[in-house]
Amino acid sequence: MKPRLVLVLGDQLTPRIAAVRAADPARDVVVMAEVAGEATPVRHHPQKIALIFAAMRKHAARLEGSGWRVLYSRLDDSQNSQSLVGELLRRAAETGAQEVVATRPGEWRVIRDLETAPLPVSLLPDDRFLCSEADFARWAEGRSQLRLEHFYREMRRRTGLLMDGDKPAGGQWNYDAENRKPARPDMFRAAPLRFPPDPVTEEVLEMVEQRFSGHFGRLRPFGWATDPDQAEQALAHFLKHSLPRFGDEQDAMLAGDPTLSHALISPSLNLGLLDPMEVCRRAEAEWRAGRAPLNAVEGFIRQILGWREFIRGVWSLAGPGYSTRNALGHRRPLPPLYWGAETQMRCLSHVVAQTRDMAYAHHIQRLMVTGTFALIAGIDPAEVHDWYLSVYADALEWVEAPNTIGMSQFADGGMVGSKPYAASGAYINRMSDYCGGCAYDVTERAGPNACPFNPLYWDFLNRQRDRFAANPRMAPIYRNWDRMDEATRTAILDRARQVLSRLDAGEPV
Ligand code: FAD
Ligand code: DLZ
Ligand code: SF4
Repeated sequence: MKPRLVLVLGDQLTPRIAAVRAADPARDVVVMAEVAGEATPVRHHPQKIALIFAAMRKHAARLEGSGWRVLYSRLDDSQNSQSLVGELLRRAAETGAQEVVATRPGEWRVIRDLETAPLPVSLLPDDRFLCSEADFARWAEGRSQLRLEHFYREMRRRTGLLMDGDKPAGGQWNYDAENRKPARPDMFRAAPLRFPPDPVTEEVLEMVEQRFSGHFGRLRPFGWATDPDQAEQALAHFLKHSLPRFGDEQDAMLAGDPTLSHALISPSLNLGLLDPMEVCRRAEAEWRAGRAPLNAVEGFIRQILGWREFIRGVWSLAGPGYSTRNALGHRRPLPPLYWGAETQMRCLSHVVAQTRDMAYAHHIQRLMVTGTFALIAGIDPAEVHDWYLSVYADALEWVEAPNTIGMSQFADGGMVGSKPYAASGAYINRMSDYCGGCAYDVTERAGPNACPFNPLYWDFLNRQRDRFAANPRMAPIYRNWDRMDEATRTAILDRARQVLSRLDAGEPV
C-alpha cells in the first residue's frame, strides 16, 4: 500500500491532532515544513517565526521518538520549495504517496491552497476546540445576534466547568462586577515564567536573526515555551502565582509591568502545546481547593471556554471574506507610529514598544489602546488586521481576525460586538498609569494639548451618528454631545481635524 502524507502545520503541534490520529505509523509519513511562503505573507514578528519553527522542530523529534517517519523541511534546506503545497508535491514524488491527510487549518488562505492543490487532500475537522465548527453553526442558526454571554452559559452547561449540578458555581454565571480594577503600581506581582533558549531554539534564533532581521520586532530576549513541558511549567507558575489576582487586574495597564497577572499562554494554546479543556479544569481545581477566588477563576475560564471558542466559531461561520470587511468605510493608512515611529502619546508609544520587544500585549492594551485609536482615527481595518496578525506571537487568522475586524474595529458591522469599543482618554487614564507622564492633557478635549483620544472619540461618534445614535447603549452618549454648546463642539472637531491631518501628512502626533 502506498504511504499517505500526513501534513502537520506549525500550529498543530500535538500528537493528538486529527490527521495524526487518523494515520498509521506503519504506512504513512508525516510532512512538516518551515516555508518562507508562510512566514512572509505578512511580515511576522521575528519572535513569532522563531517560536513556530523551534516548536515545530521539537514536535518533529517527539513524533519520530514515538515511531513516526517524519519528512521535515528546514527553511534553509536547498531543496525547499518554500511553499506548503510545493513541499507536499516534493514529498509525494519522493515517497510515491498519492494523497494527503491534513487537519483543517485556521487560515482561509491555507485552506484554499490545500483544497486546490494538484493532489487529493482530505481535511479533517480540528477537534482541539471545545465547540466544533458544526456545533457553533447550529448554536448560531436563527439567532439575530451572536452574543458571548449566551454562548458561554451553554458551554458551561455542556462541559460542566464551574457548575454545581445545573447551577453555576457560586450562584452567578459572571463575576465581572468584582473584576476589572485599576492596577496598583505598588502591588507585588510574579513575573511570568520565561525559558532561556535550549540548543534547538538557539539554532532557530540564529537562522531567524539572519533571515528576518528586517521585520518589525526584537528577537531577543526570547523566552516563549517551545514544547509541552515548558508550556506546562508556565501554566503551573501562572496558576500558583497570578491566577488569584487575574480577575482584579484583568483590565489594568501599568507602564512598569507589561504582563500584570496575565497568563501569557495564548501562543502555547494556539500552537497545540496546551489543551484548552485541561487548562480550564486546572483553573477550576485551584478554586475548588481554595487557592484562588471564584471571581478570578470564572473570569479566566470565561476567556478560554467563552471568548476563545466564540471567536473561533465566528471565524468559521463568517467564511473567507471576513478579513476584508469594512462596515464603517474606514480608509486611512496605518500610521507609522504602529511600526515604532515617534509619537507623543505615551500609551501608544508604550504599547507599541512592548509589542516590538515581546511580541505580546495583553487584551486591554490591544483592544483599548492600539485598537481604539485605529478605530476612532478611521484606519483601514485591513491594515489594522495585517498589523495584529504580524506583531503578536499568538496571532493566527482564526483568532486574530474576529478580535480585530470584529471586536476591535467593528468592521463586521456588529457580528462580534453589540457596540464599537470607542473611548476617550478617560478610560485609559482610569485603567492605567500612562497619562501621568504624557505630553498631552487627558482632561482636555480641544486645543493643542488635548489628548488625541478625546477629540477623535467625539469626531468618530459624530461622523458615525446615523449608524449608532439609535443603539440603546450609545444613545446617552449622543445626548451628552448634543448638550454641549456649539462652540465646544466646533473646538473639539477642529482639534480632531488637526490630529487627523497630521496623521494624513505622516507627521508625528
Ligand atoms: P490572558 O489574559 O491570561 O487570558 C487567558 C487566555 O484566554 C488567553 O491565553 C487566550 O487563549 C484566551 N483569550 C482571552 N481573550 C481572548 C479573546 N478575545 N479571544 C480569544 N482568546 C482569548 N488572541 C490570540 O490568541 N491571538 C490573536 O491573534 C489575538 N489577537 C487579538 C487582537 C485584538 C485586536 C484583540 C483585542 C485581542 C486579540 N486576542 C488574540 C485576544 C487576547 O488579547 C489574547 O488572547 C491575550 O491577550 C493573550 O494573552 P494571555 O495568554 O496573557 O491572556
Ligand atoms: C504562521 C506560520 C508561519 C510563520 N510559518 C509556518 C511554516 O513555516 N510552516 C507551517 O506549517 N505553518 C506556519 N505558520 C502557520 C500557518 O501559516 C497558518 O497560519 C496556520 O496553520 C493556520 O492555522
Ligand atoms: Fe494616551 Fe491621552 Fe493618556 Fe496621553 S493623555 S497617555 S495620549 S490617553
